[in-house]
Amino acid sequence: MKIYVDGEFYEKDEAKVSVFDHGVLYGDGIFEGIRAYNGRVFRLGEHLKRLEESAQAIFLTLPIPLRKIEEALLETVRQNGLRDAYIRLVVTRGVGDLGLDMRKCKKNAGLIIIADKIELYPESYYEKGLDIITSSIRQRGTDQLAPNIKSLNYLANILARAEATRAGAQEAILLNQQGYVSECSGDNIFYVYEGRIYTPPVYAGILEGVTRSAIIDIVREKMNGQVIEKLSTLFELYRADEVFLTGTGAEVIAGVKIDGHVIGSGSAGPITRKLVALFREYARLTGTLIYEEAKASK
Ligand code: PXG
Repeated sequence: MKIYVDGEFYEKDEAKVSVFDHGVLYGDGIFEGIRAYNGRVFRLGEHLKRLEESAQAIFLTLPIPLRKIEEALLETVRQNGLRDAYIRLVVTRGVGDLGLDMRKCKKNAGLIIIADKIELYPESYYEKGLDIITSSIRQRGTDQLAPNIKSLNYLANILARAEATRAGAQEAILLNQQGYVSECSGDNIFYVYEGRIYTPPVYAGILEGVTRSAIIDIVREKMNGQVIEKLSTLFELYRADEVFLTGTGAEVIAGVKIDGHVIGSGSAGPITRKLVALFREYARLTGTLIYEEAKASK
């Protein structure tokens, strides 16, 4: 495996960062998780835009222009000969001293790009669906560190996921400070009730998922429908006909049990199945071409 670190490619065992990097010392940095399907990077422009906006929000100057980051990312996938990949892009504050002061991080921010084979949920989970719990950890408020920032501080999400694992479930819902549903530890959440598709709005305190926006587009363009963004309670999830999660890792996957409540038929429902299929088709056919010179538009 070839890993990109600050402009050079290293073998896995040789790819390293300084112990004085503020990404390590303080979780001071940002990241993106990106997928490539069938030789195309899925919605790369959106991921890079989110990266740029996260950087702006934390006063982080990207070490190289976005255009060069895109080139480095595509080159990393090529170096590893992958057509289907999970790509992790990390920008750290860089090497500083032991204090909090970001001005001490003199050198440019650190840039890491890892392209690996994809780890999916086993196919059986797409039929069976996931068991989800509500975490005891609340989503931080939008007036705290904005959940829109994809920062290297992922402890709340990691602890929420561990809580799910301890309960024998696969994912955990984080309620926001007002008690409304925000999102899951690594996925956005949608539900279907009486034929309509709902998802919590951005102001509920969520990461604006790239997969979430792809699903909103697919519902509009391929199903002639509409996703309703609405503040939602646990009750609305418990009584839903279908629940599904979206994320770069999971794509689109049903939630069939929430806090022990069986959702709908107890397995992936018809709208979820339709969206799984439409999403997979869409992901294979759109995106930035990795190996050809010409770039697809989206
Ligand atoms: N919410 C949160 C908190 C996330 O971390 C999503 C929603 C979905 O966003 P995208 O853009 O991927 O549709 C995420 C992203 C993992 C893993 O290993 C998952 C994410 C990030 C890092 C690792 O499952 N999900």
